[in-house]
Amino acid sequence: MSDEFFPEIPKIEHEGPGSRNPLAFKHYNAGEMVGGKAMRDHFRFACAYWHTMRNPLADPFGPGTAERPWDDGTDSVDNAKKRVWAAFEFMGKCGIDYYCFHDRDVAPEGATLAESNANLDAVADELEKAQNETGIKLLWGTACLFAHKRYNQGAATSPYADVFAYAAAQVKKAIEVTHRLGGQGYTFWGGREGYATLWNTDLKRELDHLARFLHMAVDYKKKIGFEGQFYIEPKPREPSTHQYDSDAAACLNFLREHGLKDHLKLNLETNHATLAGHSMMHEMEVALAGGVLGSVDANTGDELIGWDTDQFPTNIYLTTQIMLCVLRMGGFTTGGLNFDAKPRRESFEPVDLFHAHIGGMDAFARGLKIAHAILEDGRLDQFRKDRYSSYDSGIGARIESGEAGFEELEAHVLANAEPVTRSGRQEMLENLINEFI
Ligand code: XUL
Ligand code: CO
Repeated sequence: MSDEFFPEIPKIEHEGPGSRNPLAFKHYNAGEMVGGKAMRDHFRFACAYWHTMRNPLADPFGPGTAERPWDDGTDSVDNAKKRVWAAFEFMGKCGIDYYCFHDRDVAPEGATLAESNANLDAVADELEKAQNETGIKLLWGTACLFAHKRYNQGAATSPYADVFAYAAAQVKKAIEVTHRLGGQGYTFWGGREGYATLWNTDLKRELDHLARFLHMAVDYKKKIGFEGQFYIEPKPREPSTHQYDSDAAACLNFLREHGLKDHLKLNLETNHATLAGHSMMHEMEVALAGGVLGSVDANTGDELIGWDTDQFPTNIYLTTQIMLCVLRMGGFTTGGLNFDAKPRRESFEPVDLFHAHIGGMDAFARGLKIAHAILEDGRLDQFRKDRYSSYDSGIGARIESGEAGFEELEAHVLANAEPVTRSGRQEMLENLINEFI
């Protein structure tokens, strides 16, 4: 591993809960087995290139503060190539096994599509070299369809067909590069796939266009033999007033309506759940129920600030809930935990990138151990199972199997006494969870 970009920082090691070294893991221990599987394989942690390497840490009231000494601040391909090595040194030192990128984070946009594609190819050569040298892999790739001015009214949902075509060409290339780099997935986040005002919007037509776009992507993926998983990432707003992929339920409905459910899973992000007015656990349960839980953008939002703050997750309750859902699913297959998060504007030094990722990884390590212990203990799941046991036999089983109808149920009520219900025991179960936290 190179030691060029973060010379002051050693490889981050697991030192255990007693350690007082801020540059050490207290809980994350890559090779430690939890429930027969190594921690690193439970999580499949990924670094989000756009934040860790490219986010200047601006906020709506001031420009970026980030100090990144390896970056000359230009849009040159040479600078982009150098950045690759800083990224891989960083990930290597953190012990992060995967990364995710947008085409335009890793390579600069050129004056034409051909130029942009050539830039991307040049940086992909470098990424490929770095992957081969370090063993770090690509979790998923994506295309930035929201920053350039042409996408000001959306990409696949732009009212302008030429913009749709441009977006298609850009995604075609991004899928090719993801495929070339062995990416295990490809994410569609509808950056501006929504509307700013309904006065000028043909909502039905825009949704149909978005579906057409995704079908074209599915066709192209098959054509080039890309076997990575496609994901759609829900988010209700920001930058649009309303985004069509607003939450897990809306995405599921969209995928079902347009015959896309077999081709896309969901990439769920905590801060997006917050913006949608849901808990992350709600979003994960909806995705699990629909059989489309694919991957997670692991971050958190500030409940006192109204925008997508993309903070590193440190809340053990949150990581416990996420890992409980992941374990119930049977673990990630193509997906993983991508830290779609950035340090605060006040945390502008390179070392803060380490503190941030270490904290996130440790928080998930604790969440995993707690979730595993809760499942091993069995009381929570037993309670849930017992709560529905009236459907396991008798009239309940006939309801579930579809044998009973309204007339039979009316006869059942007439022949029986008033139904008996039992306490939901919320407080008892909250106390039970706290036994493990
Ligand atoms: C934006 C966001 C994106 C996607 C990838 O809020 O989460 O970075 O994860 O485009
Ligand atoms: Co995200």
